[in-house]
Amino acid sequence: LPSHTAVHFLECPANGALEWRGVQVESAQYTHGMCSCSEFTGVKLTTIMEMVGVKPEATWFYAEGADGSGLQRSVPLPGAKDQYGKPLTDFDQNEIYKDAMIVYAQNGEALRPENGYPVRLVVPGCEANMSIKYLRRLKFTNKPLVTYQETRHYSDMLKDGTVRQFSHVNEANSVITYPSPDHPILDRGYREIRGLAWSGRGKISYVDISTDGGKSWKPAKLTTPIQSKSFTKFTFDWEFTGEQSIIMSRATDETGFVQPTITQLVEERGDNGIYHKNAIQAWDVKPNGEVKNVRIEENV
Ligand SMILES: Nc1nc2c(c(=O)[nH]1)N[C@H]1C(S)=C(S)[C@@H](COP(=O)(O)O)O[C@H]1N2
Ligand SMILES: [Mo]
Repeated sequence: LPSHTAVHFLECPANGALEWRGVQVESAQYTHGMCSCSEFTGVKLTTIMEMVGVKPEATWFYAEGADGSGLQRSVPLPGAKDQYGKPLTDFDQNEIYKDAMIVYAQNGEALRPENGYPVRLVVPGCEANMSIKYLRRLKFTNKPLVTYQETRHYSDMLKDGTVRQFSHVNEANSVITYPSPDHPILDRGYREIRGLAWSGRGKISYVDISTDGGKSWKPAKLTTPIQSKSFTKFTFDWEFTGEQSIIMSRATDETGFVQPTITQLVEERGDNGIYHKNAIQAWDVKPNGEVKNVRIEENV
């Protein structure tokens, strides 16, 4: 079958889960590490849909893994509604399937056992739980199949105690990887702030950096190529004078979506959440170059 190759991030919906109610861990690896970016090769889902002649009434597809967890998820196609017939609130749900692929190679080699050998589904831009490894079945349906993994897990508890069942797309997110608790500053002088930004809606348009706890923002430089639904590296020239400084990064994607502050996110979603936490991260750089994880709350 014709092959397709693309670079995409995969972010677990539980990335950041520990910190909805406050700081828990002193490491970017633990606050943002459930995320990666690879070159994937496989066959586009649309190629297979054409081959098998999927009927136009299909508004969802269902994918199932062959491992012990037997992971099962429903993925929306154009016109998808939830099981009660309500439209989804997801960003551009009609587009999600277009980039989906059945993958057999990652970074130029066969998929490794841990990553789903022999084949996995990859749904770019969507919570990585939908990218089902050890893929053994696809079914085309006209409703979500309301599987265990899309009800018991990966749904979002809202402020009023109700649950939003589907939040498929990973909204814009970013993190400063240097300096960070994992990589403190060893001496004064010129220091390049570095990090990663990504969005499940498409390309990153810009990243702004604050070195004063969010009072003022300046644009970072983006490293090319800037690819859709992919990690984008950013850098920012900075001088560490030995003064305490709270550094933050804020990503904006090509749809104009701006990464929220933790206050904005909690305003919208409450703090009962586990999944889909994409708030701006703040690192407190101490005069000795040590870096601490801090939470900046604003008055609303
Ligand atoms: N079959 C199967 N697929 C799976 C899982 C699983 O347990 N079984 N875990 C999912 C979750 S929660 C995530 S975050 C991604 C992780 O993919 P990676 O290990 O390639 O980064 O795979 C997803 N696909
Ligand atoms: Mo995950």
